[in-house]
Amino acid sequence: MNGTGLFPDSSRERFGLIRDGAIPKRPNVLNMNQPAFNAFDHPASLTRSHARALALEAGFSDAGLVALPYADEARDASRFEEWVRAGRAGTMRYLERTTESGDLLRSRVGIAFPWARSALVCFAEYDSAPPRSTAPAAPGAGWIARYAWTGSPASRTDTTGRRRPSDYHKVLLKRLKALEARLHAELGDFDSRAYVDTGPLAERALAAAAGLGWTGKNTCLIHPTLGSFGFLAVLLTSLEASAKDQRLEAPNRCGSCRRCLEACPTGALIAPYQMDATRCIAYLTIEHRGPIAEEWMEGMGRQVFGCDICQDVCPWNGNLRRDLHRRSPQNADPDLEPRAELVNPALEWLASLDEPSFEREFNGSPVRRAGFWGLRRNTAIAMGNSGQSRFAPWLETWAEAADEGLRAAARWALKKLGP
Ligand code: B12
Ligand code: SF4
Ligand code: SF4
Repeated sequence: MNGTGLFPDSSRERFGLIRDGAIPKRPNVLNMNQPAFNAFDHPASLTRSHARALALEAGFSDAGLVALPYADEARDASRFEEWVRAGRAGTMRYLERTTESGDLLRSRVGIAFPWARSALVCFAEYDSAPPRSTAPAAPGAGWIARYAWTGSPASRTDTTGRRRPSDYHKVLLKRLKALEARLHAELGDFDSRAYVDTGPLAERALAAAAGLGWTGKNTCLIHPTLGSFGFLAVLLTSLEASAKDQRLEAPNRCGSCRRCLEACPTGALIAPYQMDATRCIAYLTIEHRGPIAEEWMEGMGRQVFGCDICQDVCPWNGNLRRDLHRRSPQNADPDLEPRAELVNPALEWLASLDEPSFEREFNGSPVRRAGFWGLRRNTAIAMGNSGQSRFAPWLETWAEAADEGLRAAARWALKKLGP
């Protein structure tokens, strides 16, 4: 299901199904870089307050609007270019795609979408009650990133009473499409594109430009009252943003704090605001295929899918936010409720999943992106880091596995557990 059917051309781009160098075509309708009509013939414009009101109605927690191109676009484009050219993207080749003239597709919105005049950037909070990944947990518990805990509303559980998986890409794209349809109904014909994560856009840069928050030293977009546990969703339109929405910026409130840099176990935050993704546990556990280099295995700790450490230590997700805004984390979103079994999951449970049960548990969940062998490889590393010799029998079997990534992880884990 992932990567082909759900999000026609956007996820094919993310999943590498569009050849490098080619600007994706808009299916059945238009070429993305050729507007359906001339935006300048179009008197309609969008105001931030109106767009925000519609976004809240569609189920988002907040939204901002920015006119395109935005004031700091050249600065952000050069940051993105430097990042890619320094090899920070690792094997995430979709980030390196260029046009025929050699421009990085994601560095500026106008490259892939020259018709776009405004970006409506929506924020959907997914924070939920503790635990945090940094809190003590039962021996032998793994960690799945909070964003991937998501499941269906309590009213739609399966026959065992468990929530079925839900995936923010699908849930939020549906909301964004509803918002898009509403704007079309109100404002008539204009060109637009809706993306959640998978389009050729630097969403965090756009969110900061739209005034939704600031880029933290951990590189996440931090909303001043909602924190950083929020997804971004972007609606590009050919509508002009009203003049008063031309320049908006939330002040950076990281100050002298360095908690995220100090807490990152693999040193992926190589400097404030700078991430080397090839060292990031989220990259290693989700995006990276095959064997993981031994130098990162110990630092991966108990994370089996993604990593929340640099957000869990951030005061804007914790006490500071509570004190300043009297607002605790809450599961406000019924379509993105945590599935209890994914919170501090038992490594035995993960190890016991065979391929059909992996599909049952994770079809429709973000976790599926790691793949069966990827999740098992990550589980083996977490077992090695657990100090629990009861995991040795699993690891001995996996140490002979045909899958190279699993085999290498299991052999390292056995050595780590010792005799
Ligand atoms: C590739 C990718 C990753 C990679 C690389 C992450 C990275 N930091 O670059 C990996 C796999 C590691 C990853 C991890 C995660 N990701 Co991710 N990821 C993406 C994706 C697809 C592209 C990001 C990208 O272009 N990176 C390249 C860098 C250069 O771009 P950037 O991060 O926007 O960088 C900006 C800053 O570095 C800043 N900058 C650079 N230098 C300087 C200097 C100063 C002084 C300042 C102020 C800023 C600054 O400018 C850059 C451009 O604006 C986006 C979706 C999208 N289409 O944008 C989601 C996205 C960024 N990811 C998201 C999430 C939720 C995660 C995880 C939390 C998941 C998890 N729990 O495991 C982690 C967070 C790790 C972290 N600390 O960032 C969310 C972030 C939401 C938010 N509130 O910020 C996004 C937006 C997806 C979504 N639609 O919600 N991700
Ligand atoms: S997500 Fe984890 S590994 Fe990646 S930068 Fe944050 S703390 Fe480091
Ligand atoms: S932990 Fe501190 S430095 Fe890091 S993003 Fe949060 S406030 Fe900024």
